[in-house]
Amino acid sequence: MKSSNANPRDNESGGLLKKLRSGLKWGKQRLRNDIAELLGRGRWSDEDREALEERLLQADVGVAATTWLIDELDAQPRAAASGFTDGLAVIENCVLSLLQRIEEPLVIPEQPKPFVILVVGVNGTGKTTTIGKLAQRFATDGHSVLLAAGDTFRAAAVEQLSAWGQRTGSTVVAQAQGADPAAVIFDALSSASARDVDVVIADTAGRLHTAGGLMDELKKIKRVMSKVDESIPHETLLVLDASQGQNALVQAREFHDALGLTGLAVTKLDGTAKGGILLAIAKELGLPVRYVGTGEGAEDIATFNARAYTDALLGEPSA
Ligand SMILES: Nc1nc2c(ncn2[C@@H]2O[C@H](COP(=O)(O)OP(=O)(O)OP(=O)(O)O)[C@@H](O)[C@H]2O)c(=O)[nH]1
Ligand SMILES: [Mg+2]
Repeated sequence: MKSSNANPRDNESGGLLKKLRSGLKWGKQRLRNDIAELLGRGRWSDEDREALEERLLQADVGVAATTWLIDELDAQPRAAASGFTDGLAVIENCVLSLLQRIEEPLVIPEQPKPFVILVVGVNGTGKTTTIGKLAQRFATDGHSVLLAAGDTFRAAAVEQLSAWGQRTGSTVVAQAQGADPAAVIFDALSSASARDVDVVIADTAGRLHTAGGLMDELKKIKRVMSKVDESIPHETLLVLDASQGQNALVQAREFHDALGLTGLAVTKLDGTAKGGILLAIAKELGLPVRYVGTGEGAEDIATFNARAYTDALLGEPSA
């Protein structure tokens, strides 16, 4: 049986928790400490409300999710006013239920074959690296993988993808710099069928999303892919850099409007990211978060897990 389970790696959630804990700062201080301070006074005043609101916004939670969290506390004033533990429990429950809405792992089915993933995003968010990590993951699960070098804009892009191909034992289909990306990916799909490959992952260029040309190019790629089979691509995965905060949300909206996304991969949660962006994504977009990236290495990726993420943000520092 080759299909990937929702979470096939036993220790993945634990490992994710550890990595996120060391990375996620939610600003200079952990959010939990600030909540302890705010709710530890045994009251729930306008002042406390405003202070928490400000703190959540600083943590990239975004206006919609912040307002909702504050409303939830307002709806349970006794818990909010009774001190840190009860107030935190309200917040934890809300955060968990919100994040569970976007916890929907990508499962590679036996059919259709090949399963085709188109990876998109603005430049530098971690598309090519995420593709490399996914190739490693799928190969470990026993799938054969073919990578399509649809970023023909940058000279080094093909080399970067080829290096991941070698490292993970995946076939790479590429053409010269400047080639038509849609044609490269079309060729890759033919090649994948001929070789009976299980999974195709297509890389794309990531010039600024504000340059209209990128969306047009990506739309064309999708159109050409669907000529092979109208269900292709089976997954249109947007890669977002969590350290870009609310800007990542803007990107997600634009890509979703233009291309109809089916999933997100959120990278760089090991860095300066404040972590709240996942709450903003859940509240304002509701798109499935398939993976989270926590480093530059092949293993630094995990299936998004709402419980582990909530614990990383709000759990006991020593746990
Ligand atoms: N710390 C950290 N760095 C990451 C992560 N994912 C990617 N990177 C780094 O981010 C940089 C950009 O990654 P790429 O994979 O080249 O990004 P890209 O989206 O393909 O960029 P373009 O091809 O230029 O559009 C590289 O230095 C990666 O090593 C992550 O989860 N954590
Ligand atoms: Mg790239």
